[in-house]
Amino acid sequence: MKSAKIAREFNVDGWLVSATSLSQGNVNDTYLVIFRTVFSEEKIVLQRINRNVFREPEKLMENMHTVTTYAHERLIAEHEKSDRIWQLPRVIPAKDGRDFVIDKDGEYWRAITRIASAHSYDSVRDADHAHEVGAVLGNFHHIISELPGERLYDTLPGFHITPRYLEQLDKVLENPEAHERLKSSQVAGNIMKFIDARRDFVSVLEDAKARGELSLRTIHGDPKTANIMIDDATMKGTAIIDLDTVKPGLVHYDFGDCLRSCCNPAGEECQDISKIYFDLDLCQALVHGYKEQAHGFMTDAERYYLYDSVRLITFELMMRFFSDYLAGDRYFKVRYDGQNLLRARVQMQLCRSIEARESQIRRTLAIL
Ligand code: GN1
Ligand code: MG
Repeated sequence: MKSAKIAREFNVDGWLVSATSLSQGNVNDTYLVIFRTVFSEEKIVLQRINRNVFREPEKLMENMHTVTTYAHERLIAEHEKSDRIWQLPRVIPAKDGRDFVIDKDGEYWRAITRIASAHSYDSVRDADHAHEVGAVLGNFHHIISELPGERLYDTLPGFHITPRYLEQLDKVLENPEAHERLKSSQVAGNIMKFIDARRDFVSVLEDAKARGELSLRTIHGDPKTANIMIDDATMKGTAIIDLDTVKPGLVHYDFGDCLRSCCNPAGEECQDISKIYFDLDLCQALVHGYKEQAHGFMTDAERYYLYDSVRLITFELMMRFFSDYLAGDRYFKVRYDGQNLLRARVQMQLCRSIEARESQIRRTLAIL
């Protein structure tokens, strides 16, 4: 098996026992690899980087190296003051010393340590879980808040620049096949109407950035519930994983995405649209957990746009799934036809629910 052969090229002690594909993730291919020695066992995560999405894998790995090295030092320095050991995966070097292995097809592979005795969940379980999701993101932001964004490459230009996704959607629709997909589905037509009614809203964060009200920080880029590791023993948050999209960006992209994901208890892949709503109790729990760990690094201007960020990132993900459906599923991996349309529909419903609860959400966010 290719993954096992590649795994042996990384610097891990022991005999390779298995390399099992994990179905998680919409972009990269992920494997759990087990190595054993006479005395112990090491489980690592092996990933093939999706080059269709990440065009410059070497820069991506350099970012990951910079961020983890920086964050590990800070986590160790701060651990005496903390109520727990916070963790973050480490990049495992290849035997040749590089942070990746290139296979004979030119595909890039990387290995990272696995957070042991902990799990992540595709959707949130209860308010305590939401609190921990917020705590993990808050701690991550606190730890990296002084890492200058300029030390990182922008590995995904345009990522979370919402107006660009609207432009892309309009461009996709110039293709007759995409246009046909739009015309042949009532659901697609409804999503398009929903988008058309909100065209002015897409630039809310970019405009604030252009006016100098918001500036770039180092962000995680994908702090969804499924990327938050919860300690099996204590049920407390312990780490954030999936460091692919750590790069300069607005803190709002993270904050909005985390709430979008965590406050939808039915999850992103739910097939029953009537179950999709934005849960205010989960929101409150998440915001409290975040506040406890973030140590108030945000400016007033940043706080001012937090509600918009929740609505916008939900709207943006809806557009991203929808464009991809219309374009013929070129970006997000799908397991069945129409999966991206369903995902877009879930986010549309969530966005509606966020809009309907605007005043309550704003009240909750005011504690930050
Ligand atoms: C993708 O591959 P995964 O599941 O970590 C996507 C995120 C979306 C997320 C939605 C690089 O993340 O932006 O929010 O799906 N990552 C990229 O589940 O596009
Ligand atoms: Mg990701």
